[in-house]
Amino acid sequence: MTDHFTACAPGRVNLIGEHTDYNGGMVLPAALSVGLEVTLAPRSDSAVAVTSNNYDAPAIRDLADDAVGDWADTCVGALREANALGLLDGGATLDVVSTIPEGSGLSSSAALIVAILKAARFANAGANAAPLTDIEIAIAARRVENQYMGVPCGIMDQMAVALATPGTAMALDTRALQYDLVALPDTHELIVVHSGLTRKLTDGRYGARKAECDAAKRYFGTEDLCLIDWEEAQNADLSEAPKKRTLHCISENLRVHTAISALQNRDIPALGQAMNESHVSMRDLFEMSLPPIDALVASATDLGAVGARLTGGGFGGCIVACIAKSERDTWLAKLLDRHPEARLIDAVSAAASGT
Ligand code: GAF
Repeated sequence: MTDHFTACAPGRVNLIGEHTDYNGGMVLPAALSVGLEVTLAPRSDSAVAVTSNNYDAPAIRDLADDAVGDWADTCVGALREANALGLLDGGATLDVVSTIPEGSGLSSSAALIVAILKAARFANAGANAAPLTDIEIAIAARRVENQYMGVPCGIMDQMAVALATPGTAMALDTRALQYDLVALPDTHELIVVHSGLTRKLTDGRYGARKAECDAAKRYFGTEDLCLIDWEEAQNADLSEAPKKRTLHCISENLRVHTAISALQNRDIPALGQAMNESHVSMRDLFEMSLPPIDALVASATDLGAVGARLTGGGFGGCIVACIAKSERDTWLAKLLDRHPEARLIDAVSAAASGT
């Protein structure tokens, strides 16, 4: 009988729709080829023993331990959730092999939690009459981040890494948890470039933006900040920060719809324009960018990208740029020459038609 169970999850890049996922809006993430694999061996005691290719020393913890702010928290939190869901009855020995750079806004933490929960679902296969769906896994993974790790994130990352498929973007309505898979362009690539600046969702800045959105939600009396009327938001008697955050959310949500139509109609200039406008809004209204990232985005378009923007939670991490496949290599060489601190992470597109 098998005594260990393996599951995988990819990293994700968000093409557009930032900070809309806890404000009732749309997002458009895509699965990356970087990802991780977890091998889980259930234990009869409550120990959590983790090895990872990213860390020299193994972590030895217990299911009863509170989060301490290190990398193994993610594993303890996921295994506690697996126990609460009835997938496991005790701790586990985990081995993690990951190619997702941490602290880069590419959902390494969501991928780890989702992969652990999927491995636990395998371990439990047959014991439960109705196994958890991938959407239920995503919801449980968000609970781990919100409740165990204290990260006030939305649902985008968990849905993307649990359900997205290569070659498509996931047009996700985060209110209804309904999604369509939209084909990526086959003439262009969406390239993920790391700015060289790492960040953590627990460093307070993500939480501060969420608190400002929450203040605006209380003012407007709605959970769905993205769906407020633009005029109403502009005329609101709100302090400056919550008003700017609201205006970003409303316009960003509309840009996601524009980007989805652009992908469906293969209208790459419209996609690029939405990406460029999104970056300006993140910089000026949500105030989640940093000058070196603005410079990298400006270089990306200056050197020929149709559109470019910061991607993920902000304050560091990666940009995503849309560039014609035929121009990609020269564009990338010039970009990295101009920004030696930057590095290529990954690229997504549809396979060229006919291949
Ligand atoms: C992070 C969060 F985890 C997501 O929920 C989302 O809010 C994103 O930042 C910003 O769009 O990845």
